Amino acid sequence: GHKSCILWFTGLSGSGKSTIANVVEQQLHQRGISTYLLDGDNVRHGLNADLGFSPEDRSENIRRIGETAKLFVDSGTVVLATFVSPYRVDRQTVRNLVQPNEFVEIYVQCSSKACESRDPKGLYKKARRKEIKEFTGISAPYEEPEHPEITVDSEHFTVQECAEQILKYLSGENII
Ligand code: GGZ
Repeated sequence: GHKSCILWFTGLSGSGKSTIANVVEQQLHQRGISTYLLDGDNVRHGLNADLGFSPEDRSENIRRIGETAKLFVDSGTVVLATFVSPYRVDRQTVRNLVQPNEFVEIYVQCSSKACESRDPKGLYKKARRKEIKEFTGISAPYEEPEHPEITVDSEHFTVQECAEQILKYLSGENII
């Protein structure tokens, strides 16, 4: 059997969090593990539709997501959560909600330069033009994790390689 836990992906917009998490999720499914993916698409349009991108709103965003993820963990699910989550203290708050072995922080490392050159949604361009204020990496801070369980380098490794690294960690730790 597997252990239910939160796989918490943090990193800049465009770093590849969602893409990598999707590959990991597929692999977990193939092993018969029940999963749930929490991301901006299913959270910021519903549960957190009242929140923006001020520091306070981001903290509340992450707090609610953490509480939601905890409920899924209680139900025996592996939760994959993909949020910029730029503040260390907010990520720590989520970590503290569950058992020590139930929180796996995954830093999707990619320079802001590389994220900006990818710019899949044109958001960096808008941020440069000041059409988006407080944009992480441009006009708002990103606090790098100091002791993440896993760091994947999405600037120099493929999505497949990053996903592989995560799955290896999870089996090494007997989580899957
Ligand atoms: C950062 C923003 C912003 C600002 C809109 N700063 O690449 P994306 O589009 O799909 O991922 C980003 C997403 C960030 O939402 P999160 O809930 O993950 O943020 S946080 O954890 O900080 O609460 C980006 C888009 O929303 N986006 N405005 N100002 N990203």
